[in-house]
Amino acid sequence: MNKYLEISPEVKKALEENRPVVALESTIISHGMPYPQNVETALRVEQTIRENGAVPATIAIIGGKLKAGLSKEEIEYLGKKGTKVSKASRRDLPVLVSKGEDGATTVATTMIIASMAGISIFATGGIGGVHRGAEITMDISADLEELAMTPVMVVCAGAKSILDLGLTLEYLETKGVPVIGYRTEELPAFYTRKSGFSVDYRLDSPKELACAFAAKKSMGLRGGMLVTNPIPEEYSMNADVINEAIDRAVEESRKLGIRGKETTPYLLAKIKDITGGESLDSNIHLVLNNAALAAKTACEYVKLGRD
Ligand code: PSU
Ligand code: MN
Repeated sequence: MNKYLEISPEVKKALEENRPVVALESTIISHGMPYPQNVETALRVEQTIRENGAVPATIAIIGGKLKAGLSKEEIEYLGKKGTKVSKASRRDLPVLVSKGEDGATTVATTMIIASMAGISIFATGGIGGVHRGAEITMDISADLEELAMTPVMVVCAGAKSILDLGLTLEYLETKGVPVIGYRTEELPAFYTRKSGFSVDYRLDSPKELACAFAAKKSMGLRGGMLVTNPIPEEYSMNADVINEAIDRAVEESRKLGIRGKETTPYLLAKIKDITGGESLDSNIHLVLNNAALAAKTACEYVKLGRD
């Protein structure tokens, strides 16, 4: 086993006993939400996973160690330190680890560490994708490449329209990543249940999700699967309000020349400012909703036996 990986005793025991485990990312804690809501949410998400029968494994890099399973104190530490913790995607791992630094893991890096630890199911809010204007900027999240390579199911609430959703779907198709709608034919757009784009397949139960992923793995097809789970109706936002906020945020980031890894956190924070916190509330509820679905799916997945 690689010397940088540290699996918490609880997660390790669950994996050894073939009990369900769900991975969680930490960029959403340090960069995706303000303190203290980030810490409160991270702990509530872990609680939701437990209530649905699985063990949570929040993933981060602490002191150069790839951690699968954090203590409350470690979550509090990452949340308080906020954006002072490096946002760590695949390319950031070698230097952060060799220097013994901290890193908040994106979807891509969380998938990598989950896979090293033997965790197959991962819940988050939204993934990175092809940004609007990528035909000029070439800003395409490493999350998409990771979905193409690494065998982890990612449960999210679709993609925000800070991204070009059509191009994101095209990219995933090219890379052979199945995009599943949970009880929907339409790709959810994070804050809203509809985007105008279709998913590849609709599946209607955690068992169906688990079976599809197990089939992919047993065929030896590399890469993950993207499950898109619409935000519950009562927390979804008005499409016009959120789309206007997103347009303004994108325009502002262009004016300021925001680039590279700063783009996504900048847009998320700006949208929150413009909508006066309503988007944060939606964001919290959709993550909890995804955590519950991922936990139920992990319960079904372990029943299918390990591969
Ligand atoms: N989208 C969200 N919330 C988030 C992120 C994306 O709605 O918190 C974070 C995730 O950690 C994701 C990362 O993996 O941003 C993508 O960043 P980039 O676009 O720089 O790859
Ligand atoms: Mn990018």
